[in-house]
Amino acid sequence: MILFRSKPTLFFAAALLSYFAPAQTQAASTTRPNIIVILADDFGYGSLGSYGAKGLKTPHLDRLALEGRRFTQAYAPGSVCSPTRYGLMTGRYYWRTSIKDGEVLPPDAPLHIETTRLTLASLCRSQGYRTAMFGKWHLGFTAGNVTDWSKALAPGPRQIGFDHFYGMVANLPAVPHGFVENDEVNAPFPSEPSSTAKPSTATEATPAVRSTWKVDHVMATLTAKTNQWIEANQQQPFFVYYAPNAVHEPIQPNPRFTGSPYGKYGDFINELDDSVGQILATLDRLKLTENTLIIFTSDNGAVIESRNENSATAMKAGLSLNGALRGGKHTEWEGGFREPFIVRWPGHVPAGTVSEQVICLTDLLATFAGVLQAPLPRGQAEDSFNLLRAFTEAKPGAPVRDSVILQSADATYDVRQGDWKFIERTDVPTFATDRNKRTVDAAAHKKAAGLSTDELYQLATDPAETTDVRTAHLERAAALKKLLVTARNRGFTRPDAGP
Ligand SMILES: [Ca+2]
Repeated sequence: MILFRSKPTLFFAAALLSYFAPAQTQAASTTRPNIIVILADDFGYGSLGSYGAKGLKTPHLDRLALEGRRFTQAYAPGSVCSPTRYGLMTGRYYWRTSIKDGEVLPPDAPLHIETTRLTLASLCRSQGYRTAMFGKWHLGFTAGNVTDWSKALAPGPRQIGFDHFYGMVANLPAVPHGFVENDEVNAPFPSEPSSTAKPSTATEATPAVRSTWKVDHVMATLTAKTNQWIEANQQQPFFVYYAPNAVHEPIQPNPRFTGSPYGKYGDFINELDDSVGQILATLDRLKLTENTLIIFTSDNGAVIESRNENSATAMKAGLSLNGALRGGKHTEWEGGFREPFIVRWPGHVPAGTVSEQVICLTDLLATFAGVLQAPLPRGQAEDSFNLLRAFTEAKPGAPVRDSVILQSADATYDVRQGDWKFIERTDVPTFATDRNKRTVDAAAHKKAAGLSTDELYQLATDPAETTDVRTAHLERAAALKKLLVTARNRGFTRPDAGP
């Protein structure tokens, strides 16, 4: 029934039972709830208590699961930051844009969302919501590459629907080395040349950068800013997009988080949980909990390469960052894409339940439209499906979407449909490979490894993708390949999104 858990926990068993319990009283209609989306960074499928982790302190995330519904088959559309963040905000796959290589935007990149495009924020604002974002943006600023960080960073989040922005341009070690508030860098930063030539080196941490940033205070600052804004804007419906830097490198938790059996990585997870807890406490204190739809998820799986000392230490101590899934961040395997996904909406989402619906983070835009009863225009939200039924259904119903297309950080495409996972290795679309060294290196590695045939995995019986069964299921593999090519060429997968 539940596919990916060999040792059910009490929590899990209780949740499973409650799925089949009588439905809770459902409110007659939606009531313009506040909406909060929390997108953790590089936070793996197995990194919290309700998804099987032991020895971590994630009581607040686990509270969300007990009071809401957690999904076991939720996908980020990319296995690295910018692709997923673009898909989340626009309901459209990143590879439909000008960037085909699956990789992140450099910190000085221009805004990668057209200001005319419907987004989570612009949809909410059009419905009378106040809208704000706190945390890592990573979708570019200005109309051209940023060359002067002292000038207004516009267009940016405020031109695609947010009333307020406070956060980081991209990853912490990258330029401009300070918080941006609306369209201004508001913290001291060293003048540094643009990183256009070598974007990958701009994301490497250096001791000097760490001291400039006070990296171990970033989570606390973002949490406080989020809570202050919610308190100041509680009188009308609001949408908050909170994208904390935890648990992306640099792994530098605040010193008050210490003592995890999994080292600093575990401490950082505990800090993330504490941050979520502070937001839940604000909702409780302001009596907003009942009328707030809150979603917690992550942009891609955890980094599991051994060169990453903190995650390596955590894994050595027994924490399976991505659960039993294969691979991690950047990769084409499930560990790169499958995410924890928890939704709580009292009176609408049955509490303490688990759903196996296959969903994608691109679905939030159509879901918001469903919740707000707002129309979705054609030519927008091209890959977005309304999840409202998946959130609220008392019993497992028909799939809310037929399939999900995934693209790794080296531009490998996957298709998940039902229990099947197809990985495309042949006749892959070509694109310019000079933008990103990692894409070039990965392509060379795959060629050297002889990865020259498509692959098919049966996730129901082989969740860790150990055995390629394509040759035993050639027709199914061919059908999934056709599905992928059609979706890629057609420009949309949401049926009503076409011209
Ligand atoms: Ca990430």
